[in-house]
Amino acid sequence: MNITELFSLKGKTALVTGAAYGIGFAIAEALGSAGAEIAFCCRSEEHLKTALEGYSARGISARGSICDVTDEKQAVKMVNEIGGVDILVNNAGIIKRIPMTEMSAEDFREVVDTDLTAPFICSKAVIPGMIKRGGGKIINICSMMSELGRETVSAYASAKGGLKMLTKNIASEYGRFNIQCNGIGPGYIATPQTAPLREIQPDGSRHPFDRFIISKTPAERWGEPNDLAGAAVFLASRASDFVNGQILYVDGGILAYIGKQP
Ligand code: NAP
Ligand code: GCO
Repeated sequence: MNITELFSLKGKTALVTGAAYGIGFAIAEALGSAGAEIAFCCRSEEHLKTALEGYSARGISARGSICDVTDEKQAVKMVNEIGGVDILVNNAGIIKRIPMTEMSAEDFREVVDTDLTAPFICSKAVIPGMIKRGGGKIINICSMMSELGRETVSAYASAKGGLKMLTKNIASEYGRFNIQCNGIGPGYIATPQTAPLREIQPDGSRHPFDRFIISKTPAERWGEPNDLAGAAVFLASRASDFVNGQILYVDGGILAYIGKQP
């Protein structure tokens, strides 16, 4: 058995949603480095342009399009234009940090639409083609909030908990077609989404949440987007062909740890 070949993505096309920057960009770069042709989307023309420059600077073959993945028509059009999608990474996501009793139903729905309904829409769009071609890989980007709650993230936790179960259901429903659907549950990763939690305070000290996360993480650091590269390549490759419906937590040990004693 050639282990390097087992992890190779040569000849595969991977669609990574929301891969203009942050975790999606790092995952697309990793899949591209393993040999996949990359297709990605985001909503902003400006982000699209910067991302295309970023991929090209790294020698990654990537094509990008503007697509709001909450819109089924746009998502189906994008998938049709790409042609065969062998690997789908449902990465696009948003968070709104608002105490639940102050949150509007509209805000709640927007988060659920992006973080849960969009992965359903995109998976639904690629599965028939995967079945025709004899298989495929779907990777859903879950969260610590697929397992844990905290103040202000009721919508996000509901969506990411739901995404964990959508993952298991896709695996259950389409596993017989050689489709593997797994999740990656990143810990706290330094990206624009978490920038407000790491803002330096007016007195020059670290944000209290930043200190809290370091104390909750056995690795004693925030994750970097590239920390997710290995898990993504594994779950996108033949190396994971008998792994289905699992969530691989890449969290520096957070979920294993009760926390530092005061
Ligand atoms: P980020 O820095 O905010 O990046 C989000 C990306 O998604 C951007 O490329 C954004 O581009 C795109 N996007 C947002 N809504 C979209 C939509 N409706 N349609 C298409 N593209 C959309 O977020 P991140 O931190 O990299 O997070 C990526 C994923 O990992 C999310 O699902 C997030 O919930 C999850 N996650 C993050 C962390 C963390 O600590 N950072 C931890 C666990 C899980 P445009 O603005 O141009 O659309
Ligand atoms: C928050 C964070 C988290 C992370 C991530 C953890 O406000 O607690 O934004 O939800 O982004 O999903 O895994």
